[in-house]
Amino acid sequence: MLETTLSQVETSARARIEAARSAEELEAVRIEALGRKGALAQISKQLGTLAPEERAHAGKLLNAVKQALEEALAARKARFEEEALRARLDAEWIDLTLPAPGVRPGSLHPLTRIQTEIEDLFTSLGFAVLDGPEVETEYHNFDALNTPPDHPARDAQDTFWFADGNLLRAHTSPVQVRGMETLKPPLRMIAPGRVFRNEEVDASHEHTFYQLEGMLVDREVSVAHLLYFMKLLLRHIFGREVTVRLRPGYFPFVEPGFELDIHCLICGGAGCPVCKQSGWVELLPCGLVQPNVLRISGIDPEEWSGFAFGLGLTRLAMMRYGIDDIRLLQSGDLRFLRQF
Ligand code: FA5
Repeated sequence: MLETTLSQVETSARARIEAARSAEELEAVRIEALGRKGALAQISKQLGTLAPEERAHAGKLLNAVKQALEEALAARKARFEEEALRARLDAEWIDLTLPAPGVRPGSLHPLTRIQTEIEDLFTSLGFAVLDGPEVETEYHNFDALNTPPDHPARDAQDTFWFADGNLLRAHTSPVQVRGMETLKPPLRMIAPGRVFRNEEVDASHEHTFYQLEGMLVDREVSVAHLLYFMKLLLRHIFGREVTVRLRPGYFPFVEPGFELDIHCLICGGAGCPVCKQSGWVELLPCGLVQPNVLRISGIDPEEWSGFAFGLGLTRLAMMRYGIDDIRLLQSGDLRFLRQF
């Protein structure tokens, strides 16, 4: 009689354990079968009414059923946990080899690109790439470049001065001086870098922009050598012939000095804010090194001569990439930068 009841309790509990769809349902089954007031507890109370030898037998049976049900519950519970873990892993699975969503790869700034191209060209021609300080001495920025004491460029309206007499370099030409101080002629150097001017900002003028200086000192250097290198440079950058014009230009550190202008590539020469409606953009002032400049830096102008140029790197980037406002280059605007 008791055996039959036990067997029914076990069969029904096992069926419900298998049918349970959640940990809560499983717990309900456990309480009903094995809890303090559960089915097995009720049966256990009846054991007292049995004869001693029957009681021992029934007690063993009861314990066996209890143990079997506990094991079935534990097994089912383990399956729930495994299923839950698998569901979580499925939901959280990520492919670590995929690029992170939403992160765009960066790109080189147009100025960096053009600077690297020019450095590659000139290093292949035997030029050293030099660096110089952005905070300069008056000597390197002006005096050693043969600039007269009353030259307007020294004015605070053009140059940013520090209280101690130093200044933010207004061009990359002071690196010529530093180059001559450290390299012995014959020498070939370029010096790309940031320069600063106390300037009214507009579509083609920044207060902070980039230039690329170049200098070659050797024996019997002529204007023909200068023009050869300038043409090579422009062809390398634009990959085709571009219309240029050469006109006399005055800089205290070159003699003769030239302004090399490029036909404005923004408007095709028709006139726009970048070229100030003139159709031409000042790009590459240059000339033969003034003998005084050599002499001041300890190079004998009787023996040595040279050419120098000061490329407007920022303007060149504008022409090359068709950028119609110089302010875009330093704006940090991602919509602009993502085009490159
Ligand atoms: C100079 O700075 C001379 N040091 C260049 C030089 C070097 C001449 C060696 C001879 C020998 P200039 O002030 O013209 O020259 O500037 C050179 C170039 O920098 C200009 O042709 C122009 O392309 C660029 N530039 C000048 N001012 C600005 C500005 N405010 N914003 C952007 N680019 C500028």
